[in-house]
Amino acid sequence: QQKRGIERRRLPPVPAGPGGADDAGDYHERFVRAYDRLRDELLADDTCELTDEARRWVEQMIDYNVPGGKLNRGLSVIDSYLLLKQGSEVTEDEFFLACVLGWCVEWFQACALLLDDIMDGSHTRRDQICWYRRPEVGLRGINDGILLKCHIARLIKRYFREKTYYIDISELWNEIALQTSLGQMLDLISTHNGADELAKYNIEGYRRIVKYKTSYYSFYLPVACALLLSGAKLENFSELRDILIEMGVYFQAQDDYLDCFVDPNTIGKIGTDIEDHKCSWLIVQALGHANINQIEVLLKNYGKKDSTSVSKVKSTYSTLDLKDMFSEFEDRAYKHLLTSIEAQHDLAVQEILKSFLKKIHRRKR
Ligand code: GPP
Ligand code: MG
Ligand code: MG
Ligand code: MG
Repeated sequence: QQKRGIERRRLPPVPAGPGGADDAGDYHERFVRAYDRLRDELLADDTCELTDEARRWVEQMIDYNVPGGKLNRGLSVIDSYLLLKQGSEVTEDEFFLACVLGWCVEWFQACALLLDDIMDGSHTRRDQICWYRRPEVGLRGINDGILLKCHIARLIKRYFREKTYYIDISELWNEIALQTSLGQMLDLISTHNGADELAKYNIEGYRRIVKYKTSYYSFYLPVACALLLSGAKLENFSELRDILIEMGVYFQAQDDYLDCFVDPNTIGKIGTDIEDHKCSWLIVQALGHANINQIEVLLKNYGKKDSTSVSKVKSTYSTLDLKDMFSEFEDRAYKHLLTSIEAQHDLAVQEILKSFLKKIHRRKR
């Protein structure tokens, strides 16, 4: 379907599975099917007297930005919910509510990525040009990001306002949005002052940035949604939260690695961390292991847009064997996480965590 030059996003194919009622392939398809319904309900929302043109804009904007990812975060809500409900029946309505929260997480991700691409000056995302780089969008995209964020509150109000946990779930979303924005701010202000700032990069600062900008919304949020949906209280799950946060740090270190070393066609986006002077896992390790001459090369070339400077940084990374260092870090992170997971008494909690770990360990995209 072609609409004013924007092709409707195709949702990822449903993975093959034996096809039982609780089979992963089966609920993936049911999750994907919920998308059209939620988008259409948001478009029919009468909060504002939208013109046909405006409604088309919102529809195209949602289709362009929301459904085209791996859907890992959204599907994790369903995964976790089914594990928490093990042994008891999940009705059609309950399953749909899990899909609503899963799509809310995907809506949040779409909003974060749309705005992050503007802030990072990125070029492509999910194998297509970034939304704000489309000629008809530009900085109008900022409002689209805000709109995507507002959609989440609409969906939660529509489906959860009568639930006993409505305040808990609203507060959860507010808090995680705040933490993510603060994390993004830490990421952005760390790029000030060029060389002065670079000298301050260290692993503690790195962990602080990524815990807030990535871990809370990508790892804790999906599980916290599933917990509330299953009737649990979040304060009883602080160890689960801490392990998820740790997994998010590992995940963001992978993102930083992929940004520099993997073909853009594989990850669907062109890396910009070196040009943007980001406090990435790679630069933190490089600064910790470089000799005086190598530090000088890094200080001179990091955060510069030209390809010669970027190449000099990358070749210093190679000399320092950062690929091997990262591979060792992955092994250590995996073993450490597995030990923490196996120390959990609750078997459903163990299963939730193992399913996350399996999805991300040694990921290539
Ligand atoms: C990932 O950083 C973090 C985010 C996408 C959170 C953004 C939060 C906002 C409040 C806008 P990244 O820049 O490394 O991600 P990517 O590599 O995907 O651009
Ligand atoms: Mg960023
Ligand atoms: Mg970015
Ligand atoms: Mg990145």
